[in-house]
Amino acid sequence: PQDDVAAPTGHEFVVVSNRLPVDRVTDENGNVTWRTSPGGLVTAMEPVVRDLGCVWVGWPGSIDEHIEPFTVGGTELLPVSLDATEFAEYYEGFSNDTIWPLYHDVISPPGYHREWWDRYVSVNQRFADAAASVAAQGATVWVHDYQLQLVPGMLRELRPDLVIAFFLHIPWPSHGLFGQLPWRRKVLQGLLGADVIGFQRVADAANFRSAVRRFVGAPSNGNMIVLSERPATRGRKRLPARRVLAQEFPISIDAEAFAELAASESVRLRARQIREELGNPEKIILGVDRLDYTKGIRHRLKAFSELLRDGEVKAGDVTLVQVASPSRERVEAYQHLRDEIEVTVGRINGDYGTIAHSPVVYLHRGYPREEMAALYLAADVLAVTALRDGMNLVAKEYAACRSDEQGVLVLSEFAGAADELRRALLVNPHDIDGMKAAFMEALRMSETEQRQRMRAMRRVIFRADVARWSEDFLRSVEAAAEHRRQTGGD
Ligand code: ADQ
Repeated sequence: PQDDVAAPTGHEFVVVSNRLPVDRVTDENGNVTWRTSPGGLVTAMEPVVRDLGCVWVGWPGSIDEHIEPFTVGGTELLPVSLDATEFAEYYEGFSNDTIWPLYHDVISPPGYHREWWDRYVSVNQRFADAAASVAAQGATVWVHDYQLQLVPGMLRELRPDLVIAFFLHIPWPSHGLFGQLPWRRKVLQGLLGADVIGFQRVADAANFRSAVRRFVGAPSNGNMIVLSERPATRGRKRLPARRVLAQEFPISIDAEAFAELAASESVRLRARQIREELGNPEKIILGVDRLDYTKGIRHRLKAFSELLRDGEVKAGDVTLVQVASPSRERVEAYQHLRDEIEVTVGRINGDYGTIAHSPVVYLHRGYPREEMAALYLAADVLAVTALRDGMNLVAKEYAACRSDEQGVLVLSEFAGAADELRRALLVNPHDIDGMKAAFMEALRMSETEQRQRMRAMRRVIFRADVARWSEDFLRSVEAAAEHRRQTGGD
């Protein structure tokens, strides 16, 4: 339900992310409403939003359209508009074709274009202005992800009274790679506008602190970066000495909600149906990813096709179900990837399939949560073989759904989840032989061993769920705010 409201002002808690957490739905009469998108971030924010109320600043997803502020389910939304050039240069360009590949260890070569950078700066400024306009005196502003790295610094210039937090959902590369970025100092200074910067892994936070040491010259003491005073210059205010916490806060999922969904009769029935529709293979290996070159789908297919070639697995006995949701389809690297994967799937099925059985079932689409849960239940093995991944929530969702304590997770050591899910079969996706061996071990694993491993992983995920993640993060933000009050900012 959507109520019309005036532009929100004076909020104690402001969230800023590239995309607003809602999707527009138009019914058959042409009436427009907005529906909360069921992402993890929205769930994570729920308790906070309930307690503090919140205004969310973000792009509504349409181009060249001005939308007035509105409310959905108690959250006030402040849309930031983008025109076609901004979408192409700030979003598809700098965010998804410069920062994304660079931060994922240059799996695909990043493009460095000055026009893209200029647009990134101007769009970040628009987000910062919007957030500054709705935040109450001394409010907390939580900025999300790689599209908005300059917002904390811009906000601090506009509103030194604010408590500013930032969370990066993707990895932070080693300083050697990060150093390629022509605007590396500006990006670091943008981020350092925050009081707290959260990362997925210990290594990401350490890489960030080392980039700050090297390119900004600011030392750190443990997780705390120490910034000295910036004296006033013409046009720029004095900024007092401050400290910035740069630490890992591994994101998680609403484990209970996934477990409940997976326990429902309809999902369990659907899981059995899926197996039947696939012709009751002995084993099902599942892959679920956005169609992205970071996810290691090609490497996974290569390992599987070699197992078929070697006669280790046979069509009909083992089926690989690969669900790949469409992603960034106008970016060239993604178009190439899609072609490559679809050719490879065609070749594997052509070489090793029979009239009755295709060894790979490839589905290029998104599914509702219920279907995802059913797929997780139907899968004997979940293959997460990312070459680089901030966390990877799919791995956690799989374990959360398996209250039967069966199923094997094959997990890349380059996914953030590998830090927590130590009882998965950890693999290096570049090592095709190693991955083949892990698949065979997974396919042959006894029920007892599956149970031991799955139980351990579920314990981790239910203890460290998404509510715990946002609590931990916001507790650190509150501590930073308290420190600032006590020291008067210095
Ligand atoms: P993503 O790269 O999108 O997220 P991931 O963490 O796996 O990767 O999250 C994907 C989400 O989309 C999951 O909730 C999954 O269930 C869902 N999904 C994927 N394919 C789907 C499909 N075909 N149909 C329906 N749903 C599908 C980024 C970072 C990650 C980090 C998250 C959160 O790249 O490393 O874990 O943010 O911080």
